[in-house]
Amino acid sequence: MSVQTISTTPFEDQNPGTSGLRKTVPVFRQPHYLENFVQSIFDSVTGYQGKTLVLGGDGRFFNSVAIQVILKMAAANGFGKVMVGQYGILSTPAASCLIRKYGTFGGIILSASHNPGGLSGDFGIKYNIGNGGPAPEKVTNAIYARSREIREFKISDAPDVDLGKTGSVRMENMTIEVIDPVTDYAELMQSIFDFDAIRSLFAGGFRFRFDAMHAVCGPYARTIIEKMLGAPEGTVVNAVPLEDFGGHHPDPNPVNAKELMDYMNGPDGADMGAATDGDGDRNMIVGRHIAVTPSDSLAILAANATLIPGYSGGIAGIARSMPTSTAADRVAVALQVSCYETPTGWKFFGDLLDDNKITLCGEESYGTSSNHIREKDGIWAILFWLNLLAVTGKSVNEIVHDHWKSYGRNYYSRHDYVNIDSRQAAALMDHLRSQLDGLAGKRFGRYMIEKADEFSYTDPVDGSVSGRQGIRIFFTDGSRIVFRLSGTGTVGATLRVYFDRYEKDRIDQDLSAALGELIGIAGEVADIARFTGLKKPTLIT
Ligand code: G16
Repeated sequence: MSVQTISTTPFEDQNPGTSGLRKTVPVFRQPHYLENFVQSIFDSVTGYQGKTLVLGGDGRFFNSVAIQVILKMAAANGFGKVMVGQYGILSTPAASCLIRKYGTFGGIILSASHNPGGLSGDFGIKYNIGNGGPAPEKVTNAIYARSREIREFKISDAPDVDLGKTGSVRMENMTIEVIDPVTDYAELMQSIFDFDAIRSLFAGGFRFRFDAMHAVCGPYARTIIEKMLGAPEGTVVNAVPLEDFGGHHPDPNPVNAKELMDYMNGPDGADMGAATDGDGDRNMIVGRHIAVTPSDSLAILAANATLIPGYSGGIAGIARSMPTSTAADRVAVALQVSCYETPTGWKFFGDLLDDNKITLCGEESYGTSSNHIREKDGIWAILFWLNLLAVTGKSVNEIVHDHWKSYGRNYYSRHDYVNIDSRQAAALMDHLRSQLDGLAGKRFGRYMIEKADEFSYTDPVDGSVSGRQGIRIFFTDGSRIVFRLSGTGTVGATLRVYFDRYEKDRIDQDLSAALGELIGIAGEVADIARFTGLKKPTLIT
Protein backbone atom coordinates (compact mmCIF):
# COMPACT_ATOMS: atom_id res chain seq x y z
CA MET A 1 0.00 0.00 0.00
CA SER A 2 1.54 3.33 -1.03
CA VAL A 3 0.63 6.86 -2.07
CA GLN A 4 0.76 7.57 -5.79
CA THR A 5 1.05 10.99 -7.37
CA ILE A 6 -0.74 10.93 -10.72
CA SER A 7 -0.33 13.55 -13.48
CA THR A 8 -3.52 15.04 -14.85
CA THR A 9 -4.86 17.84 -17.01
CA PRO A 10 -7.62 20.26 -15.98
CA PHE A 11 -11.27 20.13 -17.05
CA GLU A 12 -12.78 23.50 -17.84
CA ASP A 13 -16.30 22.78 -16.59
CA GLN A 14 -15.89 22.01 -12.88
CA ASN A 15 -17.69 25.11 -11.65
CA PRO A 16 -19.94 24.25 -8.68
CA GLY A 17 -23.52 25.50 -9.20
CA THR A 18 -26.32 26.18 -6.74
CA SER A 19 -25.35 23.08 -4.80
CA GLY A 20 -21.97 21.55 -5.68
CA LEU A 21 -20.78 20.07 -8.96
CA ARG A 22 -23.57 18.29 -10.82
CA LYS A 23 -22.98 16.51 -14.13
CA THR A 24 -24.24 13.45 -15.90
CA VAL A 25 -22.76 10.10 -14.92
CA PRO A 26 -20.90 9.77 -18.27
CA VAL A 27 -19.16 13.09 -17.57
CA PHE A 28 -18.15 11.93 -14.10
CA ARG A 29 -16.87 8.63 -15.49
CA GLN A 30 -14.27 10.31 -17.69
CA PRO A 31 -10.78 9.35 -16.49
CA HIS A 32 -9.61 11.69 -13.70
CA TYR A 33 -12.78 13.81 -13.73
CA LEU A 34 -13.78 12.90 -10.17
CA GLU A 35 -10.17 12.77 -8.95
CA ASN A 36 -9.42 16.27 -10.28
CA PHE A 37 -12.39 17.76 -8.49
CA VAL A 38 -11.69 15.98 -5.19
CA GLN A 39 -8.04 17.06 -5.28
CA SER A 40 -9.19 20.61 -6.07
CA ILE A 41 -11.33 20.52 -2.91
CA PHE A 42 -8.40 19.33 -0.80
CA ASP A 43 -6.07 21.90 -2.38
CA SER A 44 -8.51 24.73 -1.63
CA VAL A 45 -8.75 24.17 2.12
CA THR A 46 -5.99 24.10 4.70
CA GLY A 47 -5.43 22.50 8.07
CA TYR A 48 -7.04 19.11 7.48
CA GLN A 49 -3.92 17.01 8.16
CA GLY A 50 -4.80 14.40 10.76
CA LYS A 51 -8.41 15.63 10.96
CA THR A 52 -11.71 13.86 10.23
CA LEU A 53 -13.85 13.94 7.10
CA VAL A 54 -17.47 12.75 6.86
CA LEU A 55 -18.28 10.91 3.63
CA GLY A 56 -21.44 9.47 2.17
CA GLY A 57 -24.01 9.80 -0.56
CA ASP A 58 -27.55 9.05 -1.61
CA GLY A 59 -26.71 5.65 -3.09
CA ARG A 60 -27.32 6.60 -6.69
CA PHE A 61 -25.42 4.94 -9.53
CA PHE A 62 -21.64 5.66 -9.27
CA ASN A 63 -21.92 6.36 -5.51
CA SER A 64 -20.10 3.18 -4.51
CA VAL A 65 -17.31 3.71 -7.07
CA ALA A 66 -16.77 7.34 -6.09
CA ILE A 67 -16.71 6.54 -2.36
CA GLN A 68 -13.77 4.17 -2.80
CA VAL A 69 -11.84 6.73 -4.86
CA ILE A 70 -12.42 9.46 -2.29
CA LEU A 71 -11.36 7.23 0.61
CA LYS A 72 -8.08 6.49 -1.16
CA MET A 73 -7.53 10.17 -1.96
CA ALA A 74 -8.32 11.26 1.62
CA ALA A 75 -5.78 8.72 2.90
CA ALA A 76 -3.17 9.90 0.40
CA ASN A 77 -3.72 13.56 1.26
CA GLY A 78 -3.24 13.09 5.00
CA PHE A 79 -6.69 13.01 6.63
CA GLY A 80 -6.56 11.24 10.00
CA LYS A 81 -9.97 9.65 9.76
CA VAL A 82 -12.99 9.32 7.48
CA MET A 83 -16.42 8.55 8.94
CA VAL A 84 -18.30 6.88 6.13
CA GLY A 85 -21.89 5.64 6.11
CA GLN A 86 -22.41 1.88 5.83
CA TYR A 87 -22.61 0.93 2.13
CA GLY A 88 -21.52 4.51 1.41
CA ILE A 89 -24.97 5.80 2.38
CA LEU A 90 -25.67 9.09 4.18
CA SER A 91 -28.57 11.42 3.61
CA THR A 92 -27.49 15.04 3.21
CA PRO A 93 -29.04 16.08 6.56
CA ALA A 94 -27.44 13.08 8.30
CA ALA A 95 -24.03 14.09 6.92
CA SER A 96 -24.53 17.63 8.24
CA CYS A 97 -25.59 16.19 11.62
CA LEU A 98 -22.42 14.06 11.83
CA ILE A 99 -20.08 16.92 10.91
CA ARG A 100 -21.55 19.04 13.70
CA LYS A 101 -21.90 16.31 16.33
CA TYR A 102 -18.33 15.08 15.97
CA GLY A 103 -16.79 18.47 15.16
CA THR A 104 -15.17 17.12 12.01
CA PHE A 105 -13.12 19.20 9.59
CA GLY A 106 -15.80 18.92 6.92
CA GLY A 107 -17.57 16.44 4.72
CA ILE A 108 -18.07 15.31 1.16
CA ILE A 109 -21.61 14.45 0.04
CA LEU A 110 -22.26 12.55 -3.16
CA SER A 111 -25.63 13.37 -4.65
CA ALA A 112 -27.41 15.11 -7.46
CA SER A 113 -30.33 15.53 -5.10
CA HIS A 114 -33.68 15.45 -6.88
CA ASN A 115 -32.14 14.86 -10.33
CA PRO A 116 -32.75 11.37 -11.82
CA GLY A 117 -30.02 8.73 -11.37
CA GLY A 118 -28.80 5.68 -13.25
CA LEU A 119 -26.25 4.94 -15.97
CA SER A 120 -27.13 8.03 -17.96
CA GLY A 121 -28.63 9.99 -15.07
CA ASP A 122 -26.98 12.60 -12.93
CA PHE A 123 -24.30 12.52 -10.26
CA GLY A 124 -22.94 15.21 -8.00
CA ILE A 125 -20.36 16.03 -5.38
CA LYS A 126 -20.51 18.73 -2.75
CA TYR A 127 -18.08 19.86 -0.08
CA ASN A 128 -19.44 20.90 3.33
CA ILE A 129 -17.41 22.93 5.81
CA GLY A 130 -16.98 22.43 9.57
CA ASN A 131 -20.31 24.06 10.46
CA GLY A 132 -22.00 21.19 8.59
CA GLY A 133 -23.24 23.39 5.76
CA PRO A 134 -22.43 23.68 2.06
CA ALA A 135 -19.18 25.52 1.35
CA PRO A 136 -19.83 29.23 0.84
CA GLU A 137 -19.09 30.88 -2.51
CA LYS A 138 -15.59 31.98 -1.53
CA VAL A 139 -14.68 28.31 -1.07
CA THR A 140 -16.51 27.01 -4.16
CA ASN A 141 -14.89 29.75 -6.24
CA ALA A 142 -11.47 28.67 -4.96
CA ILE A 143 -12.25 25.03 -5.81
CA TYR A 144 -13.25 26.03 -9.32
CA ALA A 145 -10.12 28.14 -9.77
CA ARG A 146 -7.97 25.25 -8.58
CA SER A 147 -9.71 22.79 -10.92
CA ARG A 148 -8.60 24.91 -13.86
CA GLU A 149 -4.93 24.66 -13.06
CA ILE A 150 -4.61 21.25 -11.41
CA ARG A 151 -1.70 19.14 -12.68
CA GLU A 152 -1.61 16.16 -10.30
CA PHE A 153 -3.57 14.33 -7.64
CA LYS A 154 -2.65 11.97 -4.84
CA ILE A 155 -4.25 8.58 -4.33
CA SER A 156 -3.45 5.44 -2.36
CA ASP A 157 -3.17 2.16 -4.25
CA ALA A 158 -4.85 0.34 -1.32
CA PRO A 159 -7.57 -2.19 -2.19
CA ASP A 160 -11.26 -1.24 -1.91
CA VAL A 161 -12.71 -1.26 1.60
CA ASP A 162 -15.68 -3.45 2.57
CA LEU A 163 -18.33 -0.88 3.48
CA GLY A 164 -20.94 -3.49 4.34
CA LYS A 165 -19.70 -3.95 7.91
CA THR A 166 -19.68 -1.24 10.57
CA GLY A 167 -16.39 -0.81 12.43
CA SER A 168 -12.90 0.56 11.82
CA VAL A 169 -10.21 -0.32 9.30
CA ARG A 170 -6.89 1.36 8.43
CA MET A 171 -5.73 2.74 5.09
CA GLU A 172 -2.24 4.32 4.95
CA ASN A 173 -2.13 6.43 8.15
CA MET A 174 -5.89 6.99 8.16
CA THR A 175 -8.71 5.28 10.04
CA ILE A 176 -11.89 4.51 8.16
CA GLU A 177 -14.85 4.22 10.49
CA VAL A 178 -17.88 2.67 8.82
CA ILE A 179 -20.92 3.88 10.76
CA ASP A 180 -24.61 3.17 10.85
CA PRO A 181 -26.06 6.05 8.78
CA VAL A 182 -29.26 6.41 10.83
CA THR A 183 -28.34 6.27 14.54
CA ASP A 184 -26.93 9.78 15.16
CA TYR A 185 -29.55 11.46 13.00
CA ALA A 186 -32.41 9.61 14.74
CA GLU A 187 -31.06 10.70 18.13
CA LEU A 188 -31.01 14.31 16.97
CA MET A 189 -34.64 14.10 15.84
CA GLN A 190 -35.59 12.62 19.20
CA SER A 191 -33.98 15.57 20.96
CA ILE A 192 -36.13 18.09 19.01
CA PHE A 193 -39.59 16.57 18.72
CA ASP A 194 -42.16 15.17 21.13
CA PHE A 195 -41.85 11.52 20.18
CA ASP A 196 -44.37 10.49 22.87
CA ALA A 197 -47.03 12.74 21.38
CA ILE A 198 -46.40 11.44 17.86
CA ARG A 199 -46.43 7.86 19.17
CA SER A 200 -49.85 8.49 20.74
CA LEU A 201 -51.07 9.94 17.44
CA PHE A 202 -50.18 6.73 15.62
CA ALA A 203 -51.50 4.59 18.47
CA GLY A 204 -54.84 6.39 18.07
CA GLY A 205 -55.15 5.15 14.48
CA PHE A 206 -53.78 8.20 12.62
CA ARG A 207 -53.00 7.13 9.05
CA PHE A 208 -49.82 8.33 7.41
CA ARG A 209 -48.02 7.53 4.17
CA PHE A 210 -44.32 8.34 3.70
CA ASP A 211 -43.09 7.97 0.12
CA ALA A 212 -39.30 7.61 0.15
CA MET A 213 -39.26 7.53 -3.67
CA HIS A 214 -36.72 4.66 -3.71
CA ALA A 215 -34.15 7.14 -2.48
CA VAL A 216 -32.00 7.58 0.59
CA CYS A 217 -34.69 8.26 3.21
CA GLY A 218 -36.19 4.77 3.16
CA PRO A 219 -33.95 3.33 5.91
CA TYR A 220 -34.19 6.56 7.96
CA ALA A 221 -37.97 6.68 7.77
CA ARG A 222 -38.41 2.99 8.55
CA THR A 223 -36.32 3.34 11.70
CA ILE A 224 -37.80 6.64 12.89
CA ILE A 225 -41.41 6.49 11.72
CA GLU A 226 -42.15 2.77 11.94
CA LYS A 227 -39.79 1.45 14.64
CA MET A 228 -39.34 4.41 16.99
CA LEU A 229 -42.73 6.11 16.55
CA GLY A 230 -44.79 3.00 16.09
CA ALA A 231 -46.46 3.73 12.76
CA PRO A 232 -47.68 0.46 11.21
CA GLU A 233 -45.25 -1.43 9.00
CA GLY A 234 -45.83 -0.40 5.40
CA THR A 235 -46.36 3.26 6.31
CA VAL A 236 -43.10 3.98 4.46
CA VAL A 237 -43.48 3.05 0.81
CA ASN A 238 -40.86 2.86 -1.94
CA ALA A 239 -38.51 2.41 1.00
CA VAL A 240 -35.68 0.49 -0.62
CA PRO A 241 -33.03 2.85 -2.07
CA LEU A 242 -32.26 1.98 -5.69
CA GLU A 243 -29.34 3.17 -7.81
CA ASP A 244 -31.73 4.59 -10.40
CA PHE A 245 -34.60 5.43 -8.00
CA GLY A 246 -36.70 2.89 -9.84
CA GLY A 247 -36.44 5.01 -12.99
CA HIS A 248 -38.32 7.86 -11.33
CA HIS A 249 -37.47 11.47 -10.71
CA PRO A 250 -36.91 11.59 -6.93
CA ASP A 251 -38.30 15.08 -6.57
CA PRO A 252 -41.08 15.44 -3.99
CA ASN A 253 -43.58 17.69 -5.72
CA PRO A 254 -47.14 16.99 -6.85
CA VAL A 255 -45.98 16.14 -10.39
CA ASN A 256 -43.13 13.74 -9.65
CA ALA A 257 -44.68 12.21 -6.52
CA LYS A 258 -47.80 11.37 -8.51
CA GLU A 259 -48.29 7.99 -6.88
CA LEU A 260 -48.56 9.67 -3.48
CA MET A 261 -50.85 12.42 -4.79
CA ASP A 262 -53.19 9.89 -6.42
CA TYR A 263 -53.34 7.92 -3.20
CA MET A 264 -53.97 10.98 -1.04
CA ASN A 265 -56.68 12.25 -3.37
CA GLY A 266 -58.28 8.82 -3.72
CA PRO A 267 -61.06 7.27 -1.65
CA ASP A 268 -58.66 5.58 0.76
CA GLY A 269 -56.22 8.49 1.29
CA ALA A 270 -54.34 8.75 4.59
CA ASP A 271 -54.64 11.64 7.10
CA MET A 272 -51.25 12.92 6.01
CA GLY A 273 -48.80 12.10 3.24
CA ALA A 274 -45.18 13.11 2.79
CA ALA A 275 -42.33 12.51 0.38
CA THR A 276 -38.59 13.14 0.37
CA ASP A 277 -36.06 13.44 -2.43
CA GLY A 278 -32.93 11.63 -3.63
CA ASP A 279 -30.66 12.73 -0.78
CA GLY A 280 -33.32 13.39 1.86
CA ASP A 281 -33.10 17.15 2.17
CA ARG A 282 -36.35 18.07 0.38
CA ASN A 283 -39.86 17.33 1.58
CA MET A 284 -43.45 17.65 0.48
CA ILE A 285 -46.36 17.69 2.93
CA VAL A 286 -49.77 16.56 1.74
CA GLY A 287 -53.14 16.43 3.47
CA ARG A 288 -56.43 15.02 2.22
CA HIS A 289 -56.95 16.84 -1.09
CA ILE A 290 -54.32 19.45 -0.32
CA ALA A 291 -50.60 19.75 -1.09
CA VAL A 292 -48.97 22.32 1.17
CA THR A 293 -46.76 24.70 -0.79
CA PRO A 294 -43.22 24.82 0.60
CA SER A 295 -43.54 28.57 1.13
CA ASP A 296 -46.67 28.06 3.23
CA SER A 297 -45.03 25.20 5.09
CA LEU A 298 -42.16 27.47 6.20
CA ALA A 299 -44.60 30.15 7.36
CA ILE A 300 -46.77 27.63 9.23
CA LEU A 301 -43.81 25.99 10.98
CA ALA A 302 -42.54 29.40 12.04
CA ALA A 303 -45.95 30.52 13.31
CA ASN A 304 -46.33 27.33 15.39
CA ALA A 305 -42.72 26.71 16.39
CA THR A 306 -43.24 27.16 20.12
CA LEU A 307 -45.50 24.07 20.12
CA ILE A 308 -42.42 21.94 19.41
CA PRO A 309 -40.08 21.10 22.32
CA GLY A 310 -36.93 22.04 20.36
CA TYR A 311 -38.26 25.56 19.69
CA SER A 312 -40.40 26.15 22.78
CA GLY A 313 -38.31 29.20 23.69
CA GLY A 314 -39.26 30.96 20.44
CA ILE A 315 -37.32 31.62 17.26
CA ALA A 316 -34.59 34.20 16.63
CA GLY A 317 -35.62 34.97 13.04
CA ILE A 318 -36.61 33.48 9.70
CA ALA A 319 -34.91 33.41 6.31
CA ARG A 320 -36.28 32.49 2.92
CA SER A 321 -34.77 32.40 -0.53
CA MET A 322 -35.78 35.34 -2.68
CA PRO A 323 -38.21 33.47 -4.99
CA THR A 324 -39.98 31.86 -2.00
CA SER A 325 -43.35 33.50 -1.31
CA THR A 326 -43.57 36.27 1.23
CA ALA A 327 -45.85 34.24 3.54
CA ALA A 328 -43.05 33.84 6.11
CA ASP A 329 -42.45 37.60 6.14
CA ARG A 330 -45.88 38.21 7.66
CA VAL A 331 -45.26 35.64 10.36
CA ALA A 332 -41.95 37.32 11.18
CA VAL A 333 -43.75 40.65 11.58
CA ALA A 334 -46.31 39.06 13.91
CA LEU A 335 -43.59 37.38 15.97
CA GLN A 336 -41.51 40.58 15.93
CA VAL A 337 -38.44 38.81 14.57
CA SER A 338 -36.35 39.57 11.48
CA CYS A 339 -36.98 37.96 8.11
CA TYR A 340 -34.02 37.69 5.72
CA GLU A 341 -34.25 37.29 1.96
CA THR A 342 -31.32 35.36 0.47
CA PRO A 343 -30.40 34.13 -3.01
CA THR A 344 -31.42 30.61 -4.01
CA GLY A 345 -28.98 28.08 -2.52
CA TRP A 346 -28.87 26.65 0.98
CA LYS A 347 -25.30 27.89 1.41
CA PHE A 348 -26.62 31.42 1.89
CA PHE A 349 -28.40 30.47 5.14
CA GLY A 350 -25.18 29.25 6.81
CA ASP A 351 -23.89 32.60 8.07
CA LEU A 352 -27.31 33.66 9.35
CA LEU A 353 -27.69 30.42 11.31
CA ASP A 354 -24.14 30.51 12.67
CA ASP A 355 -24.64 34.09 13.78
CA ASN A 356 -27.93 33.17 15.48
CA LYS A 357 -29.84 35.67 13.37
CA ILE A 358 -32.36 33.02 12.37
CA THR A 359 -33.74 29.73 13.67
CA LEU A 360 -35.85 28.57 10.72
CA CYS A 361 -35.26 28.86 6.99
CA GLY A 362 -36.78 27.53 3.82
CA GLU A 363 -37.15 27.66 0.08
CA GLU A 364 -39.88 27.29 -2.48
CA SER A 365 -37.99 24.29 -3.91
CA TYR A 366 -39.35 22.00 -1.18
CA GLY A 367 -36.61 22.67 1.37
CA THR A 368 -37.11 23.62 5.01
CA SER A 369 -34.89 23.36 8.05
CA SER A 370 -33.61 24.99 11.22
CA ASN A 371 -30.48 25.65 13.22
CA HIS A 372 -30.24 21.97 14.26
CA ILE A 373 -28.03 21.32 11.20
CA ARG A 374 -26.82 23.38 8.23
CA GLU A 375 -28.73 21.65 5.44
CA LYS A 376 -32.37 21.44 4.60
CA ASP A 377 -33.94 18.42 6.19
CA GLY A 378 -36.83 16.39 4.78
CA ILE A 379 -37.55 14.08 7.71
CA TRP A 380 -37.21 16.96 10.19
CA ALA A 381 -39.94 18.90 8.35
CA ILE A 382 -42.20 15.86 8.26
CA LEU A 383 -41.71 15.20 11.99
CA PHE A 384 -42.44 18.88 12.65
CA TRP A 385 -45.82 18.50 10.91
CA LEU A 386 -46.57 15.22 12.68
CA ASN A 387 -45.73 16.87 16.01
CA LEU A 388 -48.03 19.82 15.17
CA LEU A 389 -50.91 17.53 14.23
CA ALA A 390 -50.35 15.51 17.41
CA VAL A 391 -50.45 18.47 19.79
CA THR A 392 -53.16 20.53 18.05
CA GLY A 393 -55.48 17.67 17.12
CA LYS A 394 -56.08 19.43 13.78
CA SER A 395 -55.84 18.04 10.25
CA VAL A 396 -53.32 19.32 7.68
CA ASN A 397 -56.18 21.09 5.92
CA GLU A 398 -57.32 22.82 9.10
CA ILE A 399 -53.81 23.98 9.97
CA VAL A 400 -53.32 25.47 6.51
CA HIS A 401 -56.74 27.15 6.41
CA ASP A 402 -56.41 28.52 9.94
CA HIS A 403 -53.07 29.99 8.93
CA TRP A 404 -54.54 31.67 5.84
CA LYS A 405 -57.40 33.03 7.93
CA SER A 406 -54.93 34.69 10.30
CA TYR A 407 -52.28 35.84 7.83
CA GLY A 408 -53.91 35.87 4.40
CA ARG A 409 -52.86 33.60 1.53
CA ASN A 410 -50.03 33.74 -0.97
CA TYR A 411 -51.19 32.14 -4.21
CA TYR A 412 -47.96 30.69 -5.50
CA SER A 413 -46.67 28.68 -8.43
CA ARG A 414 -43.42 28.00 -10.28
CA HIS A 415 -43.15 27.35 -14.01
CA ASP A 416 -40.01 25.56 -15.28
CA TYR A 417 -38.85 25.55 -18.89
CA VAL A 418 -36.38 22.67 -18.81
CA ASN A 419 -33.36 21.90 -21.04
CA ILE A 420 -33.66 24.97 -23.20
CA ASP A 421 -30.79 26.34 -25.26
CA SER A 422 -28.28 28.04 -22.90
CA ARG A 423 -27.67 30.98 -25.23
CA GLN A 424 -31.37 31.60 -25.69
CA ALA A 425 -31.86 31.43 -21.93
CA ALA A 426 -29.12 34.01 -21.41
CA ALA A 427 -30.66 36.14 -24.17
CA LEU A 428 -34.04 36.04 -22.41
CA MET A 429 -32.46 37.27 -19.19
CA ASP A 430 -30.63 40.02 -21.12
CA HIS A 431 -33.91 40.97 -22.77
CA LEU A 432 -35.47 41.39 -19.32
CA ARG A 433 -32.43 43.26 -18.00
CA SER A 434 -32.62 45.72 -20.87
CA GLN A 435 -36.20 46.61 -19.89
CA LEU A 436 -35.65 47.07 -16.15
CA ASP A 437 -35.40 50.84 -16.19
CA GLY A 438 -38.60 51.34 -18.16
CA LEU A 439 -41.01 48.90 -16.50
CA ALA A 440 -42.16 50.92 -13.48
CA GLY A 441 -45.55 52.48 -14.11
CA LYS A 442 -46.52 50.13 -16.96
CA ARG A 443 -50.04 48.76 -16.74
CA PHE A 444 -51.13 45.24 -17.78
CA GLY A 445 -54.89 44.78 -17.31
CA ARG A 446 -55.57 45.38 -13.62
CA TYR A 447 -51.90 45.07 -12.70
CA MET A 448 -49.52 48.03 -12.52
CA ILE A 449 -45.75 47.50 -12.21
CA GLU A 450 -44.38 49.29 -9.18
CA LYS A 451 -40.70 48.51 -9.73
CA ALA A 452 -38.36 45.97 -11.30
CA ASP A 453 -34.79 45.04 -10.44
CA GLU A 454 -32.11 42.37 -10.49
CA PHE A 455 -31.62 40.83 -7.05
CA SER A 456 -28.23 41.28 -5.45
CA TYR A 457 -27.46 40.04 -1.93
CA THR A 458 -25.04 41.39 0.62
CA ASP A 459 -24.44 38.84 3.36
CA PRO A 460 -25.18 40.72 6.61
CA VAL A 461 -22.56 38.69 8.47
CA ASP A 462 -19.46 38.70 6.28
CA GLY A 463 -20.40 41.45 3.83
CA SER A 464 -19.84 39.29 0.73
CA VAL A 465 -21.90 40.29 -2.29
CA SER A 466 -23.66 37.90 -4.69
CA GLY A 467 -25.02 39.63 -7.75
CA ARG A 468 -27.29 38.60 -10.63
CA GLN A 469 -29.53 36.40 -8.48
CA GLY A 470 -32.76 36.77 -10.43
CA ILE A 471 -34.95 39.44 -11.99
CA ARG A 472 -37.93 40.64 -10.00
CA ILE A 473 -41.02 42.48 -11.14
CA PHE A 474 -43.10 43.95 -8.32
CA PHE A 475 -46.72 45.06 -8.78
CA THR A 476 -48.55 47.73 -6.85
CA ASP A 477 -50.87 45.14 -5.21
CA GLY A 478 -47.88 43.32 -3.66
CA SER A 479 -47.72 40.56 -6.29
CA ARG A 480 -44.36 39.52 -7.76
CA ILE A 481 -42.97 37.69 -10.76
CA VAL A 482 -39.40 36.40 -10.52
CA PHE A 483 -37.24 35.05 -13.34
CA ARG A 484 -34.02 33.14 -12.82
CA LEU A 485 -31.97 30.39 -14.41
CA SER A 486 -31.51 27.18 -12.43
CA GLY A 487 -28.06 26.37 -11.11
CA THR A 488 -28.63 22.64 -10.64
CA GLY A 489 -29.39 21.34 -14.13
CA THR A 490 -26.86 19.28 -16.07
CA VAL A 491 -28.07 19.72 -19.66
CA GLY A 492 -28.77 23.05 -21.37
CA ALA A 493 -30.48 25.68 -19.22
CA THR A 494 -33.66 25.74 -17.17
CA LEU A 495 -35.69 28.91 -16.82
CA ARG A 496 -37.71 29.22 -13.64
CA VAL A 497 -40.57 31.71 -13.43
CA TYR A 498 -42.11 32.23 -9.99
CA PHE A 499 -45.54 33.75 -9.35
CA ASP A 500 -46.57 35.10 -5.97
CA ARG A 501 -49.85 36.92 -5.33
CA TYR A 502 -51.08 37.88 -1.89
CA GLU A 503 -54.74 38.05 -0.83
CA LYS A 504 -55.70 39.06 2.68
CA ASP A 505 -59.28 37.76 2.68
CA ARG A 506 -60.10 35.91 -0.55
CA ILE A 507 -58.33 32.72 0.47
CA ASP A 508 -60.40 30.11 -1.37
CA GLN A 509 -59.87 30.98 -5.01
CA ASP A 510 -58.76 28.48 -7.61
CA LEU A 511 -54.97 28.72 -7.97
CA SER A 512 -54.81 28.92 -11.75
CA ALA A 513 -57.57 31.53 -11.83
CA ALA A 514 -55.79 33.56 -9.16
CA LEU A 515 -52.49 33.55 -11.05
CA GLY A 516 -53.71 33.46 -14.66
CA GLU A 517 -53.24 37.13 -15.42
CA LEU A 518 -49.74 37.27 -13.90
CA ILE A 519 -48.74 34.23 -15.97
CA GLY A 520 -49.82 36.04 -19.12
CA ILE A 521 -47.83 39.13 -18.13
CA ALA A 522 -44.66 37.06 -17.58
CA GLY A 523 -44.96 35.53 -21.03
CA GLU A 524 -45.40 38.93 -22.61
CA VAL A 525 -42.65 40.83 -20.78
CA ALA A 526 -40.02 38.09 -21.13
CA ASP A 527 -41.18 36.87 -24.55
CA ILE A 528 -40.87 33.37 -23.14
CA ALA A 529 -42.26 31.44 -26.13
CA ARG A 530 -39.84 33.12 -28.56
CA PHE A 531 -36.71 32.59 -26.47
CA THR A 532 -37.48 29.09 -25.20
CA GLY A 533 -39.24 27.74 -28.26
CA LEU A 534 -41.84 26.34 -25.85
CA LYS A 535 -45.51 27.26 -25.82
CA LYS A 536 -45.98 26.07 -22.26
CA PRO A 537 -43.79 25.22 -19.28
CA THR A 538 -42.25 21.76 -19.01
CA LEU A 539 -43.15 21.52 -15.32
CA ILE A 540 -45.56 23.43 -13.12
CA THR A 541 -45.30 23.11 -9.36
C1 G16 B 1 -30.44 22.93 -4.37
C2 G16 B 1 -30.13 24.02 -3.39
C3 G16 B 1 -31.36 24.80 -3.06
C4 G16 B 1 -32.03 25.31 -4.32
C5 G16 B 1 -32.27 24.16 -5.27
C6 G16 B 1 -32.78 24.60 -6.62
O1 G16 B 1 -31.28 21.99 -3.77
O2 G16 B 1 -29.58 23.49 -2.20
O3 G16 B 1 -30.96 25.86 -2.24
O4 G16 B 1 -33.23 25.93 -4.02
O5 G16 B 1 -31.08 23.47 -5.50
O6 G16 B 1 -31.82 25.40 -7.21
P1 G16 B 1 -31.98 25.89 -8.69
O7 G16 B 1 -33.26 26.66 -8.76
O8 G16 B 1 -30.75 26.72 -8.95
O9 G16 B 1 -32.06 24.66 -9.58
P2 G16 B 1 -30.98 20.45 -3.91
O10 G16 B 1 -32.11 19.78 -3.18
O11 G16 B 1 -30.97 20.19 -5.39
O12 G16 B 1 -29.64 20.25 -3.29
